[in-house]
Amino acid sequence: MQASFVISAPNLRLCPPPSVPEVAFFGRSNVGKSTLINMLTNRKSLAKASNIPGKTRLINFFLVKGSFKLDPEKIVPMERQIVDLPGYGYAKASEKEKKGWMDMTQDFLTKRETLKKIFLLIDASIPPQKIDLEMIDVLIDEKVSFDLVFTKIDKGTQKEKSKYLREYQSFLSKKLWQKWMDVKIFQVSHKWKGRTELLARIDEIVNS
Ligand SMILES: Nc1nc2c(ncn2[C@@H]2O[C@H](COP(=O)(O)OP(=O)(O)O)[C@@H](O)[C@H]2O)c(=O)[nH]1
Ligand SMILES: [Mg+2]
Repeated sequence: MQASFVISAPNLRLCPPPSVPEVAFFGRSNVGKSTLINMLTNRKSLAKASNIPGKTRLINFFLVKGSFKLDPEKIVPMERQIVDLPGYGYAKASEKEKKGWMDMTQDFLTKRETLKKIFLLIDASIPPQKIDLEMIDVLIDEKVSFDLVFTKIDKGTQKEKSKYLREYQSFLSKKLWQKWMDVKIFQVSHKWKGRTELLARIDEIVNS
């Protein structure tokens, strides 16, 4: 597998021409998006994992070539793109700025032809946040195909994490009732926990 940065785009119109199957990572600012992209691609700083929340305000494209080598028998497309979307919920931004990013992101999520799946990242170590539940609502309402990825599962107690996860599952099952949407759930940490499962899922998605 070879991963490289392609381009940062400020809006859908300026994104690269849709040609390669794509999966996008989305979530609250500081949830661990950049860290996850670096982990999946096995590159230390492909997506800049920054401690300064809210820094990523552009749609960042990474091209991943070659096999993940999960199943050598399986034919995988030689190229797919990983998209790092602007994080939401950055407290210091103005309402106008927040709306601008959200409109731009929603445009991308609903209109990008090559986009096959959104991975919505959720911090597993804190109680369900209103803004994350609202985002799940938006994705369901807009019929955007998504999976949930719980990050930072190395943090917090098992009891708390299980409780938060159950809360999300119950929220989802109420919302998804009769919607024909299949939402898978993954759990990851920066120490490579959950990496194989997520790579397998990406392979499955870009092949379908
Ligand atoms: N304990 C722990 N910290 C993490 C994990 N993933 C990310 N972080 C930390 O969370 C902060 C935000 O991560 P980053 O990837 O920049 O988040 P982004 O804003 O969503 O791109 C950084 O300080 C990371 O080191 C994880 O799995 N476990
Ligand atoms: Mg980031």
